[in-house]
Amino acid sequence: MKFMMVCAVALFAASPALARQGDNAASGNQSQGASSVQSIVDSEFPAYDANQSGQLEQPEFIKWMVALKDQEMKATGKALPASEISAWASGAFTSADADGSGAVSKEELVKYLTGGSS
Ligand SMILES: [Ca+2]
Repeated sequence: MKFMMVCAVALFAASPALARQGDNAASGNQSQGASSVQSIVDSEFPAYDANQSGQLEQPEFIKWMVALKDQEMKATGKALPASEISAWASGAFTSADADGSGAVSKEELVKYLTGGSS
């Protein structure tokens, strides 16, 4: 759960314009955050779906999560060892791949980042 929050925060840090958009729509309910994550995922997904399969295979997903973690570390000034980041990223892949298909769809990623499924 904590990691999901961290991811969402890192996403906002990576996309300040989208974060502001979310603020404008502030209504105090959860769908606000979810729709911001959705738009960020929509705009970033193609960049990380290197083979354009429409799904993020593990290396693609890990690349994205490492980039997010990188943003987070820059934002917080806390550095983590590379081994810890890659262990976290592969755990994140397993969690995000809710149906165990071996790839993370856009829907699964949004759910994972917003904590919409376990
Ligand atoms: Ca892919």
